[in-house]
Amino acid sequence: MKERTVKETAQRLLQCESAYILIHRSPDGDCIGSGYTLLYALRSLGKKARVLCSDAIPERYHFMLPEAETLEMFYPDLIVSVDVADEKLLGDSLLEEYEGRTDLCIDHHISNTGYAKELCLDGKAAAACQVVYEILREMPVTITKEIAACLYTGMATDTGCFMYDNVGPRTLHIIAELMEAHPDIPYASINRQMFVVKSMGRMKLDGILTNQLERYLDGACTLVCVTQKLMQEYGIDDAELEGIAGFPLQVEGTEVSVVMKEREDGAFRVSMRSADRVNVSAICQTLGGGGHVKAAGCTVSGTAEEAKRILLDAVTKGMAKA
Ligand SMILES: [Mn+2]
Repeated sequence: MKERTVKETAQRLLQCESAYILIHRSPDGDCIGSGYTLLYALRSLGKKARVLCSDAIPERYHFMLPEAETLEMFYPDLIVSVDVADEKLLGDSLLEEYEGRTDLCIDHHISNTGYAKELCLDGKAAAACQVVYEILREMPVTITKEIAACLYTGMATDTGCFMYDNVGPRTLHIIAELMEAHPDIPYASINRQMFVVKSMGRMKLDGILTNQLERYLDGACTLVCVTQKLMQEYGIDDAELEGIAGFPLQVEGTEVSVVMKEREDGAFRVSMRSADRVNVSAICQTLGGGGHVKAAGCTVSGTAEEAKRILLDAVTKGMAKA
């Protein structure tokens, strides 16, 4: 793996004729935003591009997609992943085809495993969209309205609507530039769709989960488990669970929040969030996962009780280091 600067990455993209853009499973605003930004940018330069994802893009992100998408097949001379910290996160169907084949990765996760041949990584960037924006500035690409909407959405979603401390002056300068160039994008309405609106089923599930919050380590760790049974009962799919990771962190005194989501195969997909000092990326790495210092994830198997014990053990050790 070779590390590449923003300039070198721009050159690499300018050299290609066609690209497949890979984004992570359970796609979020940032990987969709950065993936489609790249697609629009490459197409504006006369190149062929497609975004590929193992999972369907949830409805609420469809405004970022091209209006009429042609599914013309081509053999790409570049395979680029965006916002994908670990090859495993491509998900099963993309892995089947592209394992070990990523030429270039554009990312902002400090835990990036270096699976791509070339890596453009800015661990301080708030979002992959922020890195992609810097790359576009080194290319003869106009920030069109559709690109600006994608970049804004990715940066808003990865920062909890500009609330987390990954937001720096550069993030806000870029947002200001996007807003100046495109005052007609409905920014407030995007925020509302991303952060406020939820399905009735999810709203009711939140009520149930509120009553099921478990507190450990003198209240420093708050945990909740979302079972398949609960999801079926409230008619909720994975996409509707977005944002749930921060839910237990609302409880006063919580340093680390843990959300366990039961997968269909019985294993638990775990999201950890840190309020302040604890490095949850380090904790999740001890369990084979990773992410950001204050937002990370991993997968744990076993019964719910076994998984809980494993998680609480790892959190206890991680908190001792904080
Ligand atoms: Mn991201």
